[in-house]
Amino acid sequence: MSPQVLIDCQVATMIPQPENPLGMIRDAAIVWQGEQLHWVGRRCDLPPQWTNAQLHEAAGAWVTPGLIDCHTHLVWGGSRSQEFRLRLNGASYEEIARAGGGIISTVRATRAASDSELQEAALKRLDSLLAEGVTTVEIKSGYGLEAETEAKCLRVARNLAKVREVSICTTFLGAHALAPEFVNQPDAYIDTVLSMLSELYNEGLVDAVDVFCERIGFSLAQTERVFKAARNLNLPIKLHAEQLSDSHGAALAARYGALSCDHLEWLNEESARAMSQAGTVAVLLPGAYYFLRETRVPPVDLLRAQGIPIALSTDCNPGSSPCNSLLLMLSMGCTLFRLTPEEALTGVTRHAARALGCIDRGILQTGARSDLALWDIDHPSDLCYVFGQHTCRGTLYGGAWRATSTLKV
Ligand code: DI6
Ligand code: FE
Repeated sequence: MSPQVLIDCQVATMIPQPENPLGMIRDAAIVWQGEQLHWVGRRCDLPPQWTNAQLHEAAGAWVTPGLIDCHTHLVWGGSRSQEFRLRLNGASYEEIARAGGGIISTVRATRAASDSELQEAALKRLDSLLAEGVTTVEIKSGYGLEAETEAKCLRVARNLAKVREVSICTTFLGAHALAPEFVNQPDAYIDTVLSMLSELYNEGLVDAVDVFCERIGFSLAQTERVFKAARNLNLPIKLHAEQLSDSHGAALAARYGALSCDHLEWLNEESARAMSQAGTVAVLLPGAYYFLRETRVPPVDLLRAQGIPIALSTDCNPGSSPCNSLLLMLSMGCTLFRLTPEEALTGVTRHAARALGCIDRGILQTGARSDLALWDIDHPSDLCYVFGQHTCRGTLYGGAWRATSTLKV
């Protein structure tokens, strides 16, 4: 594959510099060969060895790293629109879950769905993300709660990367809710989770492990059992933590060196300190906050004071965030959580990469993956400012223009 050069573009490298937190370069050039970036800088500094490389003109587009959606539950069957109605009439998310609806109703529909039904539904969601310049997506299991369906969902997730140009990271979330076969026996269910984990790991279906640690999810002790098993397999961990209450999950996750703790509306100061020391990323999910009509915002000032990297994600799922738009999360992250546009953009690139343990993406520099998104905007912060607009002009995935989004100039 011969070297390629993109010119007539402006770049947000996402490598912060003093007075330039997005690492912006005007009138830039980007050189890549295959899946790797070879050079990023001002066009006037382009080394002569690249001046004869194959040229692509971007007609003034802004270029960012391909976006990264680092927390989704993209593969599920059925719909929860009926539950949405109940909530609009006053029922709470927790009440519905306790009455056997919520996650468990999606589990029933997901168990009943075929591989191809699941794939077809997931592809529609994925295609919306891809049209917005997303090039890496994390997908959690957790709507099977038994070995066969957990495996089915993770295989569907893996397969998405074969039928679309996208990187998929899979996370095993067997401890998402108590399986209906184990009512009043959560510890026995955790035994099953541990055996599922080793089976799915042996099948090569698991990149990371997650738990829903919450009063309607799993206790600290149960969460720790899953973390220990993950550690024995050398798998990184993540945690749904302090979404509906302060369950002290984030501090536990930090002790296990978690890649990320996600949600965090109820995070306390001590747990934040533990996250900071462990280098754990805080993944904020404004879609769930919005859709559940929560009123408690995550403690963004505390995260800043502790120097905790902040990521943003859709949490795409049928119950608390039926949303396929990462760009909308940029807007909501700023408007609802008071993130700065720079923080929000870093949250869907550099910090999202870190939340997945992917060090080769989320920034534009020599050696990084050649995943680029091109935008029809005047300034990167426009990606946070406008909402509901299609501004992605094209995407380069692993060095090739993505078929679904050829450059429109
Ligand atoms: N927290 C969430 O926001 C999602 N899972 C979780 O543990 C919601 C999943 C659902 O309601 O289907
Ligand atoms: Fe989630």
